[in-house]
Amino acid sequence: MNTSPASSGPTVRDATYALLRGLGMTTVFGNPGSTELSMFLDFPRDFRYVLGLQESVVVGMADGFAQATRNAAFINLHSAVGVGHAMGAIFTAYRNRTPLLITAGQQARGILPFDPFLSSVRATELPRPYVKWAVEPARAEDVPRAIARAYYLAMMPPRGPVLVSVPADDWNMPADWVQPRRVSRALRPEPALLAEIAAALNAARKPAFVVGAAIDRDGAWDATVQLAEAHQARVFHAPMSGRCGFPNHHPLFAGYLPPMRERIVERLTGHDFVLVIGAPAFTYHVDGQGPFLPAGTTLGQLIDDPEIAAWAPEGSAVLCSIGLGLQDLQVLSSPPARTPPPPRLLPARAEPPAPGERMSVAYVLQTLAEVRSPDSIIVEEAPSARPVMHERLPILQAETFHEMCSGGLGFGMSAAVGVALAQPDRRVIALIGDGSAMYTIQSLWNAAQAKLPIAFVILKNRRYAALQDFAPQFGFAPGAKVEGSALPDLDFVALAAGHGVAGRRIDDATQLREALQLALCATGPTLLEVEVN
Ligand SMILES: Cc1ncc(C[n+]2csc(CCOP(=O)(O)OP(=O)(O)O)c2C)c(N)n1
Ligand SMILES: [Mg+2]
Repeated sequence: MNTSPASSGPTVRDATYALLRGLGMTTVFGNPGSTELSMFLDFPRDFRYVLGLQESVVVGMADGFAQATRNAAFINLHSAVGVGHAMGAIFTAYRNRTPLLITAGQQARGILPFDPFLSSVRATELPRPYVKWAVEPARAEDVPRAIARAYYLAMMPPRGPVLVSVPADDWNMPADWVQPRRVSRALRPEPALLAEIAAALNAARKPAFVVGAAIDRDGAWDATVQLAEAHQARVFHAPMSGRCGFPNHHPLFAGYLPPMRERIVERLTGHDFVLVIGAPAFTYHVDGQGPFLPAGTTLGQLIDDPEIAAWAPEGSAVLCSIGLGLQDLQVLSSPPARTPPPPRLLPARAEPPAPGERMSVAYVLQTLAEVRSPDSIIVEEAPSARPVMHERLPILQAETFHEMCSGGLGFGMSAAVGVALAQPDRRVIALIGDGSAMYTIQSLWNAAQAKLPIAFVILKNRRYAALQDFAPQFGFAPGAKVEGSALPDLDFVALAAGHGVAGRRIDDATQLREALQLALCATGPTLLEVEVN
């Protein structure tokens, strides 16, 4: 392969690195192969390469990193097979609305007609429909411009992943420099429709808000609190949200909505107007019956995603960036005097287990809530523990909570690493189920290599509890065997050691508090395998 540039001007590689530098993307997440190697010739010294040991880990780390830096993350994958391994994590990033600029290797242009080893025959079709744009540029010299276009598209609302397929010999070809441009990243709401929603909110007797992930993604946490306080609105959290949109200890907070139609209607009953901010209305997990809203309730929605605005079964939807939408709504807001809603009932304290019994998840999370600092960042993937977490582990500050919006396991372990890489001064707590941990367990190696201050707390119940809990809904008799849901003989302390992370097994409730405290002040990563019932 020819590795010398055809002229003395910049190569595709030079122009690409200069562009990435200008766009603030000097971290490359990847797993390389021969079709990508020439990209890394003379790798610039101000860039860092973060190697993921499997592509799900690569994309998951980049997802967490992009969310925590509020910029697109740059990824390089190995042609078809690397993109294939990454596909579940790309789907999750698409659902999370995370901007990811993915480049994928491709065979050299000269041999593409001969279906060569490692080529990706339909490189731009493979990641669809879970990328906003995919391209294999017509000429080598078009690659830097395609990367620029991909970046701006990824960063435009609704944000998401994009993919550029780059033939191996393109990197050494001549190209022009591409200067970064100022391209809009936010949407202002349509004034007339927003005014209708403001009028309905002002006129409401008992308004409620339903808040979602887009609030936190858009830095609109304070604006939401202000508007809720001004209107004395009860604030529910939307179901299945990847980020947290409201302080969980606020007196107006009314808890998390379940992803079930009837239960949502039940919870919203008594509110004549519901304002949904930065969330779908609504995310369901199981089929439901009956109305979508309580009788007599009307709904307004601020959302940055045209798809979500379009499919909502009820109400008026304003397409806008959440920060700008709330800003404009604030101007139109003239709340009448309203009595504050009654505070939410909190659960009784969880008790430690009787001797010889395993700890409850409630007890573990309650203890974690007591010992963690409010600015520590929780990354959660522990499906059956989630409702318990909503009650026992309140999220207190903006940008301190992540889970995936997709339902695809494998995000948590790797995203925790990405968040920690982006915010090395913060403590990250990865709260992960024993089943979920195994989808991207290699993330432990990244945490160890980069000495990241992550406390991995593995909730070990030796099973896929969420599936067992769900089974009765699908006709299983209570307690009936659910095939493929038992997880015997996994040893997370050994797995941690095998990846270079210090681990400890906690099966005695009296050791839990001290073990958590130690993990939360360790200089590097630690793993606690906590035996729960
Ligand atoms: C990639 C992927 N495969 C399978 C599933 C189905 N699934 C949903 S919850 C779950 C169990 C998770 O187990 P664990 O992390 O141990 O949490 P627990 O249910 O025990 O709380 C599975 C397998 C999924 N959501 N994503
Ligand atoms: Mg489990």
